[in-house]
Amino acid sequence: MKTVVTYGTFDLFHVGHIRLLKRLRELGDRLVVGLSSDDFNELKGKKSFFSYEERAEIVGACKYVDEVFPEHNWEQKLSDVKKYNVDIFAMGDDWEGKFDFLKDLCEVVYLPRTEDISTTSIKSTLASYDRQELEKVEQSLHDVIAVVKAMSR
Ligand code: C2G
Repeated sequence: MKTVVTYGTFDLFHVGHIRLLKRLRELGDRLVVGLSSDDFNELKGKKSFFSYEERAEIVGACKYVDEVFPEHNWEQKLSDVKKYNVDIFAMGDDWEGKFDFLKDLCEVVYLPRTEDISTTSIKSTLASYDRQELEKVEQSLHDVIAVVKAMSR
């Protein structure tokens, strides 16, 4: 049983996230995701649109993901690799080289990011919409949550 682990905020879940998770799942037999807590996001200088609980529900409902656990700090990766019996640590290549210290414990892999999409770019595009259009988009986001909730029941 080959276990792959990755970490991230996964806010405003988009094709960049799903394409990464799909590729990560194909590296092994099980994929576990360390999902950044709201407090850790603050430490990373990020404010997510969805709460940890909502992001965990969405990422957890993804068919490529076997388990989601909270990422509270930078240091926990060392113990997580042991705790989840990890064979491969993998991230998008915007993190290239940043986690090579884990190479003593497991394989470390960086995969190419999906071009031309990011949570940040989604937010800035939305910020350019006028209030009325934004309300329409917000309603459809909540409709998506309702569908994901129904699917994950
Ligand atoms: N990603 C991607 N393609 C994109 C956007 C993101 O492949 N277009 C990948 C990132 O490289 C990362 C993962 O999706 O591996 C999650 O991205 P974020 O939610 O932005 O996570 P990040 O803030 O980079 O947190 O301890 C590590 C951190 O928690 C990583």
